[in-house]
Amino acid sequence: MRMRYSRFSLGLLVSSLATRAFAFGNVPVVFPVALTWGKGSPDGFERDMIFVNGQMPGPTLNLEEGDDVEFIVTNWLPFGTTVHFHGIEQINTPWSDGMPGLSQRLIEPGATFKYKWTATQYGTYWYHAHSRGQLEDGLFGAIHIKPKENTSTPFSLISKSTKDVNDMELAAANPEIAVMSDWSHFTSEELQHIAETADIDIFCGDSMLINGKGNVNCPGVPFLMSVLPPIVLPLLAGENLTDKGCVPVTVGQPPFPKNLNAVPSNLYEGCKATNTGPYVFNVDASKGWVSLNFISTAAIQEMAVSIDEHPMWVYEIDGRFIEPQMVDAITLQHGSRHSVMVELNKPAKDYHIRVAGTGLGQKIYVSGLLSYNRGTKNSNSQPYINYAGTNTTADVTYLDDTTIVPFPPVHPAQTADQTYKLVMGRAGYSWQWSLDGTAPYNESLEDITPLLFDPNQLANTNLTITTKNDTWVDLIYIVNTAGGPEPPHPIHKHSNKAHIIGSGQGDFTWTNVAEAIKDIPESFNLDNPPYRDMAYTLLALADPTWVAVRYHVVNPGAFFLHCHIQTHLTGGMSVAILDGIDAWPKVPAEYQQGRNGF
Ligand SMILES: *[C@@H]1O[C@H](CO)[C@@H](O)[C@H](O)[C@H]1NC(C)=O
Ligand SMILES: *[C@@H]1O[C@H](CO)[C@@H](O)[C@H](O)[C@H]1NC(C)=O
Ligand SMILES: *[C@@H]1O[C@H](CO)[C@@H](O)[C@H](O)[C@H]1NC(C)=O
Ligand SMILES: *[C@@H]1O[C@H](CO)[C@@H](O)[C@H](O)[C@H]1NC(C)=O
Ligand SMILES: *[C@@H]1O[C@H](CO)[C@@H](O)[C@H](O)[C@H]1NC(C)=O
Ligand SMILES: *[C@@H]1O[C@H](CO)[C@@H](O)[C@H](O)[C@H]1NC(C)=O
Ligand SMILES: [Cu+2]
Repeated sequence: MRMRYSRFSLGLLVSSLATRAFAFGNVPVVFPVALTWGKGSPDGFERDMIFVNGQMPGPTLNLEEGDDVEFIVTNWLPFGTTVHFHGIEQINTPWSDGMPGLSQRLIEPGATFKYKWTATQYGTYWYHAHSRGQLEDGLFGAIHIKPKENTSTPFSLISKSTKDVNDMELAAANPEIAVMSDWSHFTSEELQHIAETADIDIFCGDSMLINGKGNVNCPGVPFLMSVLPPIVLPLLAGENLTDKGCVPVTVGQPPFPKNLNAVPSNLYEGCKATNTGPYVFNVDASKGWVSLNFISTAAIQEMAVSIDEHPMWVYEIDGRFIEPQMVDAITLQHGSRHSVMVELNKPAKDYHIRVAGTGLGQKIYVSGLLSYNRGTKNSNSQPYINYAGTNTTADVTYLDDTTIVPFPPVHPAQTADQTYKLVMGRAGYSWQWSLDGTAPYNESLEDITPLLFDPNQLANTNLTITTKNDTWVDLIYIVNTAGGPEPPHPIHKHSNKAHIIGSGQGDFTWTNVAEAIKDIPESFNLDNPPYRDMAYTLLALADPTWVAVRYHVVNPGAFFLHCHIQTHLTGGMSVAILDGIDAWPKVPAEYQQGRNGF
């Protein structure tokens, strides 16, 4: 018998609040979690925010594949909430998925809720609030699940040396978790109120954080304009970026009615620099390699991430190994997890980890440090990317996520049983969005009797996708540019992963993938395509674009499908998937309640 205990940690710190309960056999790993609301200043500016067991990010859940988990939330917040476990399949536990109105009722202030699930897969995941915009207030933390013994790893594709492979195995088993966030000085409630009263799409933040630490940078407008990527110029319509690096609210909004008087002047400008120190990853070069497991909790910013003078072997994406690719920079999009193996073979000193917002609406930046033990505290390192995330020399390489190859291979079915075309875009106002093309998924639908308890609660059936168990489903995400240029939308599917089987420019005019393949076979990969819990639509400046994903319905339950840009999610860019409705389980009595005791 293996001795087990709850494994809460944050990097090298062991959370003082972790309960170490000893257990044997199939007894679950227990994480007691207290949510509180209070003052914090992660970037040197104080605001009201959420803490998980007194910290932000919340403690990391360290697990082993196969573990049964009990995550027991006590809600001391002044509002209802839920917690979702991003990328966790919830096989046979759809009531623990944490989506209000789909899988549970809100956990009311003062109440306790026990999430129970099994860690059915290895990899890097995260947990976060899934009510309203609460993710933006700081309710998130990492999940790391060690693979079962004898799981084949891709490290021998990086080096033939047994020592290297052993070092990499050890590094992967004890990773440096890097939770990458963007941060605003406004609470999520304030942001939503501004969006709705001014009728604007808010894309301007204040800082970015690495493991909850960052600072406000104000490099000045001339500098910001000097690093501006050419693609942003037309959006500026002759204006300068604001001192926060944002496209001004007066020019950056699509052509819908708006009331700019309701925009507080300090939302888009009024940058006040802080100089909180950088987050430091202390590494021991004698170990040969380090694994940095990046998790994006971003609400708005897509990020370019690079470590000065250190190429990165990307070896795991969204909790699954890939054939490793060596690059100098990655693009970390909302919700994604990219784990990279880095060889510690450079002179012992400090190297910048550069994180640059690459969204069209704002140029924002933070840096952390990779600090070699016994090194000089000198961080005069050579960058691969600049403040805007652009390459500094012609030979800098970026990971192209569409080229990733799962390791070992995983094949989709060659045909699908059912196809859903989702024409996504804005819905009447700059801040309002639709994933199905007809209506926004109204936030107030969080308050209905959860669909898992009664699938007929949703009056507008356009907002549901209904599937049968053990069938293959194609979802075609078509980006509609009728409301103006569209950024890439990071679409997240709850429960199991999907194969990203194709993409293209222009409208998807075919009825299904089988028809499209006859005309454009080169746009599809039905062999071993990327396999992820995220899919990123393509930037659509003028014409539509499309992405096709295929998934196997294996886990009956009500699961959300939504854009992971927080403003798009709160603006309604989602639908409910009623997966395997012919085989839905009976919801246990303890989960039927509004608040389940334990
Ligand atoms: C792992 O592989 C070793 C060597 O092949 C074997 O002895 C061991 O039983 C395996 N462990 C598991 C859990 O399968
Ligand atoms: C933009 O900033 C530059 C100086 O950095 C200034 O000369 C120019 O007038 C500004 N343009 C506008 C439209 O404000
Ligand atoms: C960045 O890369 C592109 C494409 O390789 C190249 O054309 C450009 O010159 C590079 N930028 C710099 C500053 O070297
Ligand atoms: C969402 O629903 C609420 C409550 O029914 C309603 O007051 C509000 O107008 C709706 N919002 C939109 C954008 O339809
Ligand atoms: C559902 O979609 C159909 C087809 O696009 C549309 O005609 C209908 O009005 C939609 N229903 C609602 C309630 O939006
Ligand atoms: C749903 O289908 C999957 C895949 O065939 C199967 O493993 C699972 O047992 C089915 N679930 C139910 C409740 O029938
Ligand atoms: Cu979106």
